[in-house]
Amino acid sequence: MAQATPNSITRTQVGIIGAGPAGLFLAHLLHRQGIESVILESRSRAGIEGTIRAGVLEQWVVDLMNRMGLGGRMMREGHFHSGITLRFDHRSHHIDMADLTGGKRVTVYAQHEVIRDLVAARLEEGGGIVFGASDVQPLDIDGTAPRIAFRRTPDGPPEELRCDFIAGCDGFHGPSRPAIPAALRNEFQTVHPFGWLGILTEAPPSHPELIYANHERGFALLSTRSPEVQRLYLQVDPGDDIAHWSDDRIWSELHARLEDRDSWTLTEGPIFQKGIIGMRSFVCEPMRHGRLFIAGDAAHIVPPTGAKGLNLAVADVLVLSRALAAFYRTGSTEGLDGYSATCLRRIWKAERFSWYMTTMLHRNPAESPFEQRIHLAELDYLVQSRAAMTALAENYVGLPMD
Ligand code: FAS
Ligand code: PHB
Repeated sequence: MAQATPNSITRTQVGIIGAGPAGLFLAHLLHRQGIESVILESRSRAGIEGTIRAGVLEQWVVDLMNRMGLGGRMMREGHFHSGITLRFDHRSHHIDMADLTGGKRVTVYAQHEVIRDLVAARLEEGGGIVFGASDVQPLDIDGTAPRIAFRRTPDGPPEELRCDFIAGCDGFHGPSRPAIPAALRNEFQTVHPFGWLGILTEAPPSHPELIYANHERGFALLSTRSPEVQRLYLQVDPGDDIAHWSDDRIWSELHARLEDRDSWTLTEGPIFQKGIIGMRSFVCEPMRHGRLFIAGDAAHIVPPTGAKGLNLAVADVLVLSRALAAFYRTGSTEGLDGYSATCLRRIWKAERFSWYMTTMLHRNPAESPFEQRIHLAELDYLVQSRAAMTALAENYVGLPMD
């Protein structure tokens, strides 16, 4: 095992940039195939373990974590729902995903908890992660001996990690995607005229499953994190300032958008985290240039309405780990050469589903009353058609991973 301790690394088989879901799952998948890797992460351990993001895991991701022996805490502390609730025209409709998909469920287990579990297991296995790495830059990706330049601290000496392959798992704003020559990149993007104001609140759950609400005042989503902490989202103007949103204003808007005709009520609590995020749909083709392979948010972004981002990142690196294992086992480059096309087939389906959920459930101020009625008719058809509900359910719980 050539890999040295983190404070003197020079060579590995796969250099991984970024310790988000993509980078960490890849490191674990490669380790289980006897392939060495080192992760270079620009933030601290506390930084990545404290980032509030995703919450929903597809069934195959849950099964994969359990097969890898990484699912213990998830199975103890995660929430397993048989479906979701759609709410519009002040009426609620349960979409029974388990019934519609032959038993697949919706698992709510926060992304930062997944990160905590994967980092702990990685360090326990003696796997290399350099936290706080700066000036990270992939180099010589066109040849057969790529390198990653980095500094261990902002003013530390320049170092480099020599490797056979580089996995760019550094998110949307990382250095990997721009390392693919612009002339060779095809980027598809649409920026949605919506933002999400997300909160974390100390309160008991108000509902046994997620509620997605289409309301004339805008979209709202009720999710959860634990029996004591709930996660909720409100559609807001993406350019709005969080300072304009007092806790009282947030609660009165959530009550208005989530309440239905029955006696259901939303339980409030102290809000201890709130923030606004914008929304885009983005895909970069190809996802490989020479010995550099990009994965996850480095290659694609989906609006969170379909709960696909984290799950797509894991799907990419599962494909990449299989391709790398085949290369090291047999020398075959077939999987590596097919990596981009294989991932993009799943990515575009997830882009379509996320776009469908986002346009159907949000109120677009630029749309005509006619268009808004079409979305309501779409919802009305959806909750009355088993075929339509099945289509939504199979996409939501996760299309089969080949
Ligand atoms: P990440 O962005 O998670 O990780 C990239 C890592 O690279 C980071 O740790 C970063 O610090 C590091 N990095 C960046 N630049 C670097 C550099 N120069 N050098 C070294 N390291 C560098 N997805 C879902 O599936 N379900 C949901 O419910 C959901 N909800 C969401 C809610 C919100 C509010 C947001 C913002 C996103 C949500 N997503 C959801 C999407 C989200 O989870 C992402 O898709 C997921 O984090 C992607 O994982 P990675 O590709 O690993 O990228
Ligand atoms: C979340 O729990 O954070 C969450 C759930 C479902 C989504 C997006 C986010 O669609």
